[in-house]
Parts: sequence; C-alpha cells; structure tokens
Amino acid sequence: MPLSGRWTLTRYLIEERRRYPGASGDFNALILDVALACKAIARIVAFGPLADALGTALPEASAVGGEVNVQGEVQKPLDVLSNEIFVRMNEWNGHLAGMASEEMAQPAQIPPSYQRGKYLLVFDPLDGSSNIDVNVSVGSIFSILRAPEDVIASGRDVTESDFLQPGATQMAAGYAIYGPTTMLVLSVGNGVAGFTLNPNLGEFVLSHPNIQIPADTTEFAINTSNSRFWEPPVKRYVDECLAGKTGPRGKDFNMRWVASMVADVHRILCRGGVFLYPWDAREPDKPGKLRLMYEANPMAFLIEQAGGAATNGRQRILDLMPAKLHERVSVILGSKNEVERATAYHLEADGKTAS
Ligand code: P6P
Repeated sequence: MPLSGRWTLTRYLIEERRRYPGASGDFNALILDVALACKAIARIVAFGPLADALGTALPEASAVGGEVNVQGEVQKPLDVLSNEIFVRMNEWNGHLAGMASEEMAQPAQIPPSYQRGKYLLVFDPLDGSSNIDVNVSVGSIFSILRAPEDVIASGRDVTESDFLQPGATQMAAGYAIYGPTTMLVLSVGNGVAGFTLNPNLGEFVLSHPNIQIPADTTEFAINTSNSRFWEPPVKRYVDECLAGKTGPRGKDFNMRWVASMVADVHRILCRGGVFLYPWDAREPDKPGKLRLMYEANPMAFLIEQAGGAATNGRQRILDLMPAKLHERVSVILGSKNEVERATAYHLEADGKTAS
C-alpha cells in the first residue's frame, strides 16, 4: 500500500517494478533522469528574471552529460534552455534510442559516444511558457514510448516515423508543474500518482498516491474568446454550461482557463472538470492548437489512467495514428461523463451516434 508522505519517487518506481520481475531497471532509471531534468527546470523557473542578474548556474545540468552551452546563465528563452536540459540530462544514460521535442524540428540522435537504449522520450520541455512573465504556473510534459525492435537491435539513428505510434502504446507519461509547489504527476500504466518536491530533501515525495477523476463535474475550461470560431457542437456544449440551472443541464457551471495546459489538467486531475481546446475557424487547416505527441497523448494517458476520458471530439485520442511528429489535434479531456456528452454532440452533428 503506497505510503503518502513517506515514499519517494524511487520507492514508488521500485514497488511498481515488482509487477515485472524480469525488468532491468532501465525504465525506472530513465524516469528518475527525467525527474531530475524537471527539478533543474523548476530551479531556473523559480528564479524568474533574477536568474539572469544572478547569473544562476545550472549545477544539475552542467554536472550531468557535459557542458551546458549557455554558460550557466538563463540568457536563452526558457523553453529553449529547458529543452537543452532535457536533452543533456538524458542523452548519456544509455536508456534512450532517441528523443523528440516541441523545440526541435527533427528528432535528437543519441551521440555516438553514448550507449543507446530501448526507449523513446518525447517532451514539451516548458509548456505554457508565455505565462512565465506573469508568474503563472507552467510545466514540462513527457511521454515514454518503446523504440521499434529494429532500432533497438541495430542501434541505428532514429527517424521521425519511429515515433509515430498511437498514444495507447505509451509506457509512461507525466508532467511536472512549476507552481506554488513543484509536483511530478506520473503514470506507468497502473493508475496515476502525484509527487511533491520536498525542497529540503530535493526529492519528489508521494503526496497523491492514487489520483481519480470524478465522472461528473460542474467546471469547464475553454478559451471562450474563440467562441465565434467554434464548430456548432462545441458552441452547444458551452452554451448549455453557461445556461446553468435555467438550461437543459439543470445545474450551474463554473469556468476556469489558466492558458497553461499543465495547470488546467492538474486542476482536473485534482478535482474533476473538463478541458476543451477544439478546432476553430481561425486556422481551419489546423485540426487544433495542441500537439498530439507531447501534449495531448501524455495528458490523455494520465486522464484515462485516472478514470477520465479524452477525445478529439470524435475519436479517443489514444487511438489516433500520428502522421507527423508535430501534428496538432483538438482536445476534449477530463470527467468521463462530460467528455462523452461533448463527443456525442460532435457525432450527432456529423449524423453519427456514439459507439
Ligand atoms: P490560448 C500554452 O501556450 C498552450 O500550448 C497550452 O498550454 C494552453 O492550454 C494553450 O496553449 C492556451 O492557448 O490560445 O488560450 O493562449
């Protein structure tokens, strides 16, 4: 039985590993390196504009995997610097066949001086970074896939197509949220656990052992300034929420929009809710704003593992077959009954019925 407030992330991973007696420990070690990268980013984010003035060094990053090429000062945009931290703190560990990130057009190869492993790491190193300047919570999102068998066997360079796997194949997904506290929220396929960074120990300590999302909610999250660009089923769903007790829902709703996906999803994991970033007519050629591989898929994995649902309005997000590494997708995720209702409205509008 996980002991909240007592187990570290390491203890949790070791206990989870008991389900796989033949496991080598590589998977756990990779997750711990990802967690270390998040701790390094948390430290930089915490200094905000002061980091530049104080020339804050990056001890964690510079001590691991060679020189950090920004001389320790946060003089680069934080999201680019966060990307470099993820790459530097994972490229050397021998567990990865390759990496892909929102900040890199092409996948990153593991340098020939390092051993290559069997996993692929996909990440958005600093999501919501536009909120940094106004001190609103931001986060890092990550997803771990198994590399194709021929990549593992040959140790060859990875290509974009090696990453194009449906979200249902993820072996783990999680995010770090840099807020009043720094937390790591993780699933290795057996539910969702939340860890709070103990600043005195520098350890992620289990604080939310088994996160579950209520099937119903009275809270929705969407950027309503886009309402004139929405499809009719989105408008119908949101208008019914706004009508509250006076409308077909018969109950009042509350609205939240942080404009930082990690913060909005974290709130939903903690107390329920539904998050929508649908297609809109502003850029009709784009299926949505959010990215499938390193935003929607990891978040959908967590949400489903916590008993929620996640669709693109018509299909389960984790079933979608990616065609491009940086492709975008519409996202409706959160409390199961609300996601199913909003999805049913889309299918009804298409002349179909929910399966
Ligand atoms: P908007 C942040 O830039 C982000 O990618 C997500 O974290 C967030 O949910 C969304 O965009 C906010 O978008 O259009 O409301 O600024």
